[in-house]
Amino acid sequence: MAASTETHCPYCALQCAMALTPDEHRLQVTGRDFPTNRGGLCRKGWSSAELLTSAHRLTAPLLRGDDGELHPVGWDEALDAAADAIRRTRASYGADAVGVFGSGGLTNEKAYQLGKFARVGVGTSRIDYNGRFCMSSAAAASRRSLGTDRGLPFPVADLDDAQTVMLLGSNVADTMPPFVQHLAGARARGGLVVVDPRRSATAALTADGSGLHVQPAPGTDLALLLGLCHVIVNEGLVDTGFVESRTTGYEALVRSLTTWWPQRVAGITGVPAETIRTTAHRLAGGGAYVLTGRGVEQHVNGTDTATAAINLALLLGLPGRAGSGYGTLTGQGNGQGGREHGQKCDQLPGYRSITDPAARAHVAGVWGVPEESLPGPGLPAVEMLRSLGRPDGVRCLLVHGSNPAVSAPDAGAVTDALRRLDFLVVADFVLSETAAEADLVLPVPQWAEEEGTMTTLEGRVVRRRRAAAVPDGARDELWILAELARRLDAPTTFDAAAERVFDELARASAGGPADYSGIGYALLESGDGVHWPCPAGSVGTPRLFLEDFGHPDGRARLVPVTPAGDAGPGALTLVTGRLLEHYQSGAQTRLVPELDRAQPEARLELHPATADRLGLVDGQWARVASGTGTARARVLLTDGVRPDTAFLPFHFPGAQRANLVTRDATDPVSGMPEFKTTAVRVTPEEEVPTV
Ligand SMILES: Nc1nc2c(c(=O)[nH]1)N[C@H]1C(S)=C(S)[C@@H](COP(=O)(O)OP(=O)(O)OC[C@H]3O[C@@H](n4cnc5c(=O)[nH]c(N)nc54)[C@H](O)[C@@H]3O)O[C@H]1N2
Ligand SMILES: Nc1nc2c(c(=O)[nH]1)N[C@H]1C(S)=C(S)[C@@H](COP(=O)(O)OP(=O)(O)OC[C@H]3O[C@@H](n4cnc5c(=O)[nH]c(N)nc54)[C@H](O)[C@@H]3O)O[C@H]1N2
Ligand code: SF4
Ligand SMILES: [Mo]
Repeated sequence: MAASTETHCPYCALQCAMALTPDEHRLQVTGRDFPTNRGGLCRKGWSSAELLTSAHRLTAPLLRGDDGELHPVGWDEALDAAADAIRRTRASYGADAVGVFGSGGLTNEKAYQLGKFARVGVGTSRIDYNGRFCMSSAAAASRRSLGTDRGLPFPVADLDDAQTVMLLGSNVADTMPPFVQHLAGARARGGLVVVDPRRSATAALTADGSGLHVQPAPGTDLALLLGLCHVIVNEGLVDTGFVESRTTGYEALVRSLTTWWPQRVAGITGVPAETIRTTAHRLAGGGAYVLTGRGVEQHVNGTDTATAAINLALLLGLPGRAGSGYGTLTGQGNGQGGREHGQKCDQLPGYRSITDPAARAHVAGVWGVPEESLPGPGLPAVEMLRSLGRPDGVRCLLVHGSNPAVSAPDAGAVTDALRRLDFLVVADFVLSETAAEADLVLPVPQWAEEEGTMTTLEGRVVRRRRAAAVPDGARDELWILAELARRLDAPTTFDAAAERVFDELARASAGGPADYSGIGYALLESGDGVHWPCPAGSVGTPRLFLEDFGHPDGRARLVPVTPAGDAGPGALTLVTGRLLEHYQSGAQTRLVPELDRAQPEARLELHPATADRLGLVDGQWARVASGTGTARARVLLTDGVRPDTAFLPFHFPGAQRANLVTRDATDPVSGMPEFKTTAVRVTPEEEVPTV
């Protein structure tokens, strides 16, 4: 048998380990033993190699001609066209009229190089990425409260021994199926608590004495968490020794909680006061973990809600100790590393601030450019997308690893904005809905055809290895950036070899919060990867905060937070999220026949009583309308969703885009959009929508 290559799944942050073995015309996927997946894979992982040989792959650069159509061109012509557009835009409107949109799906090397390319190759401040849609509120809360943001500050396998695991707005049974094995211990002890307005596949795991499904009205989690904290403070459950020795801000926090008694919280959330008390006591029983997902983070108050979850954990003394903790479940394959190496509009590599003079000097030194030549902070993703084609906005945009025409809030307006651009460049391996709008499409390799590293949801840096040749016509993304930088007469060099880019990244990160300087490909050759921070000479840090939190005084901050108002739920609230079979905008998984057959169209989950009231029956097409726009979806009746709530996945294109309905309001601290709650009207649709 041909030799197999050890790598990791292309999709989510669990980064399940797999081996790829050549078998006639394709690669055979097998699961490998690794701490996050222990050999298991989900349906997306098992079928991941199918896209490598798909007829839908792009095989040549595509340039839009005078006839308005995309035509294949050679690489020189393509790169010249991109460089000309950047140069023209820069000359006419200044460097900030060129924008770069990156991704938490890119390897660390590509994420790093994209940030360097924007700041040095182009000289623009306008770089941000799709992690703004995904991670930014939990990241902002962790930095504010704990001083450092690493999604899980402990290895996933620590959860195996938990007494209690509370999942807030996370549906791991669909979004990270092999993760469920780490919940077996808590379930056996009756300690899985799932907070979700729907009986999701994960909420269903609490049945038969395995735990508790808490079903609040959407968008009321902050009030729920304040109620839990109130009980903890008023019923003697605070770990006072921990609070005194390891935190600051206790008195102010207690004052902020006084009016959040369980009866009042029950009125806001719909969760019975008794359930709030039982849950608080259960969490105080020892061995507890509090974990957040997108369900509580993707809100206009997502940073405050994540902060309240951290307050709850700190009052109980959970973080910074073996056997208990707080964490957020990072989503994209490299959602963790993607936020550490300088794709964020306000950050430089190593998770450093772009406004910190010492950080600027260090990174400029590694790049060999004067510190004053580095731009300052740019615009967070939603603001940048809003600025496209506007005066003083971005007029030429490069997109690497995202499909915002489907996945951004108010996607209808985003599609219009993409059309206002002078020039749109999209690097992808398929013609995504965003690529279809481009002036130039650059075909890149897929995961199994490239070298690099990814950082898992537990801050573990692992190797992605090439198992197949780069197909004819595609070019490595690091090479593309190097070639563009050369054509733009960049004042420094851009390496195209992944390992050398990693070594440079490691030097750029030295001394920063996400320090990779002790990591190299040789160290990652065997074993299960290395957790950052890993300064030169160290062996990495599986568990953070055991002695100190990330703030200069070593203490965690208890930060008082309260909801803007206690307005109850509206008549019908739409929440959006994921199905097991599809990944994100669906650009990849809709092209895998097995996954497409399983979930071919958008289904709107509605409670039978709600459907009855609205005159809708199962299987019928419906219009889902908000102040932003209207989407079409087929009704799916289920008593698992609250009667005041409807659920729609966001994986589908065209008229079925959930994001035609979501608005572009953002969290004031993190800039993360409100994806989860939208007031909607649902009415029957007479026509079957075309995609
Ligand atoms: N199959 C699949 N897996 C994926 C992905 C994918 O697209 N498909 N994407 C990956 C990525 S990038 C991410 S970020 C993760 C996301 O992983 P999750 O956070 O698990 O995914 P979501 O489905 O967005 O949201 C989780 C749950 O939040 C609930 N929810 C919605 N609104 C609220 C609310 O107001 N309060 C509460 N408490 N819950 C609410 C929804 O009903 C849903 O069940 O998944 C990763 N894994
Ligand atoms: N309504 C609603 N909207 C949401 C969410 C929600 O819960 N509800 N969740 C949000 C979240 S958490 C996220 S993370 C975003 C994600 O949404 P997107 O940013 O759109 O992510 P993907 O659909 O994964 O798009 C990735 C694109 O890049 C391509 N690609 C993959 N790997 C590479 C690579 O290495 N290089 C290049 N150049 N291209 C590559 C893929 O083919 C695909 O076309 O969606 C957000 N949108
Ligand atoms: S859980 Fe995530 S990493 Fe694992 S196989 Fe599925 S998509 Fe891939
Ligand atoms: Mo995400």
